[in-house]
Parts: sequence; C-alpha cells; structure tokens
Amino acid sequence: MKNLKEELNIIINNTEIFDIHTHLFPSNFKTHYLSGIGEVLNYHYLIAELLTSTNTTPNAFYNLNNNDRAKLIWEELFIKQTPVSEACKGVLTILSSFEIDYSSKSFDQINTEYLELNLSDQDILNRSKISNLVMTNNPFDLEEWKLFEKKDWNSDVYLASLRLDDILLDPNKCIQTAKNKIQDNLNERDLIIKYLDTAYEQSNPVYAAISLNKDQLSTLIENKIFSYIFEWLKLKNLPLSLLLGVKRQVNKEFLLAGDGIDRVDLSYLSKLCNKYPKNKFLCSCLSLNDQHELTVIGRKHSNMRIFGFWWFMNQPTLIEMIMNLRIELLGFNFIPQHSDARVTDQLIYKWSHFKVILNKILFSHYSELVLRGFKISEEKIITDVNKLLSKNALDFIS
Ligand code: FIX
Ligand code: ZN
Repeated sequence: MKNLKEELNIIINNTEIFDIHTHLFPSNFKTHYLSGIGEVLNYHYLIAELLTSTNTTPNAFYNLNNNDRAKLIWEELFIKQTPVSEACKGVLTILSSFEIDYSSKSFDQINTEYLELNLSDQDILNRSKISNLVMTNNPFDLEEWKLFEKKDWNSDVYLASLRLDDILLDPNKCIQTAKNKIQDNLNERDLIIKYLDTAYEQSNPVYAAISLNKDQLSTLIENKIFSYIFEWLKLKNLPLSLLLGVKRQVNKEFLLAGDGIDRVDLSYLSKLCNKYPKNKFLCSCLSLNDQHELTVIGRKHSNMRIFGFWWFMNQPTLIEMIMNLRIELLGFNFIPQHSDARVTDQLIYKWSHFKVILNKILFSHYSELVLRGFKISEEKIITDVNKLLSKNALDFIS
C-alpha cells in the first residue's frame, strides 16, 4: 500500500455517504427547498453569532428581508470580524470549493457569482458523494406534508423520517389533525396510531424521531400515547431517533437561533432500551457532558445506535475527542456523522470538514495497529470507511 494518509484520503473521498439526519427537501418542493449562498448566510448558527457579537437587535434583524439579512451577516461577520468560527469557516469552504474569490467583495458580488454557477441539488449531492439523505418530515405540519402528494422528486435519494415532537408539544393539535384526516369515531390513542399509519403509507419513512429536553426524556417512558407509539414502531420495525438535551427557546427573541442545551439524565435512555428490547433506538446528545455516558450506554444495549455530532457538538475539537472515545469503546460500530443541513449547499462544508477529522483519526488508529504487526490493506480500509459513512446507518434502519 502507498502512503497511508494519501490512501485514506482517496478512499474517504470516493466513499458514498448516507446522510442520516438533515432538514433538506428536494428542489421541486419549492416552498421548502433552500439553496444558494444567501440562504447559507441566513443559517441560524450565523444569526446567533451576529446577534451576540454586534449591536444588531433581534427585532431589527428579523425585520429585514432575507437578502438584507445575508448582506448584514456578510458585512458584520466576514468583513468587519475575522470569520473564524466553525459556521463562518463553513461559508468560506463552500465559496472556495467553487473557486469564488471572496476577498474584499460585497455580498451582492459574491451572490451574483454564486448564482452564475446555477447549481442543482443533484450537483451538490454528487459533489459531496451523498447517495441518500434523510429528511425531517412532520406529519402534523400539513403544509410541509404536501411534499408526499407530489410525485416529481426522487424518493430513492430523499428518504423520509417522521418527526414526532408535536405529539409531546401539542397533543391536542395532533389529535385534531388526526381526527380531521381520519374521519372516524376512534378514541384519541387509536386516532393517532391510525394517522401515523396513513403517514407511514404515504411517506415510507426510515425512522421516526423526536427531540427531547430533560423533563421530556424522563417522562417519555410513562407517556400514554408514546406507549402505543412504541408498540406501533415495533410492529413497523421502525427505529426511534432520540435527539437528547435541547432546551428550546432559551432566548425567545432569537427565534430559531434561540435554542440551547438542557441537562438530561441518560439513565432514562437505558431504561427505554430495557423496557422496549425489540424496539430500535438511534441517539445523539447535544451536550459534551453526556458523551461519555452515551458511549458506555452504546456498549450495553444492542438496540441503540449512537449517531452524529449534533449541532453544538459539531465542532472539530469536540468531534476529534469524542470520536476517538467512541472508537476506543465501540470500535467502528456507530454512525459517526450526519449533516443536519438546512440549506443544500451546506452539505459541501459539513461533510468536507468532517472528512478531514475522519482522515486524521483513522490514520492514528491504523498506525497504532501497524505498530502491533496488524496488516492494513486497502480492502480493509474501504470496508471500514464504507461502514462508517454508509453501511452502519443502512444496516440499522433496515
Ligand atoms: O431538532 C433538530 O433536528 C435540530 O437539528 C434543529 O432543530 C436545529 O435547529 C438545527 O438546525 C441543528 O443543527
Ligand atoms: Zn436536526
């Protein structure tokens, strides 16, 4: 084998990716599809950075249109300040990957050059080597759910997931939605299950998902509706993805940029895995505090699979440390990353930044094996990288 680092680079860049959690929609779903450098600059990670590092008030910011918001973010974070945060670097990665020389240019100039690229969503998926991605689909958001009435998009590439947060946040609204759609005299529990059945038939989801704060996690196990949902998920062989440790709206004025971290008690995750041994769980935790315990839980329950570095965890320093820990405790038996992309173009930076870390980490682990006389072949690396970027996720959801 040639130089290990170079070999790893080639294999990582040639391996197809299954992106297990995004907020993307196909381009034909025009009301929800987000793309382009203006939308990239409107990312809520950058909005939070703007609102906490400049004199711009949330009110003044949100009164602007999207174009003016992007312009302001570009001026404040990229021209007046040094764009050194991970979210800022992401924007620069996207621009430089298309060889757009952004230095001393205004947002309008960059936007014009970017629009001239005329990128389709499939161009971006091809460039990032994404074979499939999982959307976030809320069956109780009827506008968003209209996607499944349309047939002009590729459901082999864009896979569905059923986002169930609303059942905990607003059960009455969900029951009403189910009642309107099902038109049957069922009790509330059966209405929800029947509605989920319909949603399942329409969307063919690969998992259901829910994000939880501390209290929601500790009470999920005794939640009446969810006890039936767990039964239903088991029948459908559908994993439940648990996104743990978000505290919504710690600063309400920031809107989508105002969510923070909550402290969760992961013993409830273990309890769920034990109570529902035939159900499958995916899990990602938002706080660094929970990562060690989560990894140990990953060694104790074969019906739970750790995935990704969610949101505030998606920082290179944390990824490197925690991914090493995961490998040390679990081998390659976890799903190391998801993009959480909201704008299609973000796939470029989310995955290219991760690949740099993956290369570094695999290099150090393989080097240690070589020191112990283990033979690393090209074939072995291809198998491992494929597991990490695709197969582990596919196997768990199938
Ligand atoms: O709940 C989620 O799926 C989160 O990923 C989002 O709500 C969050 O706003 C986000 O974009 C994080 O990356
Ligand atoms: Zn998400």
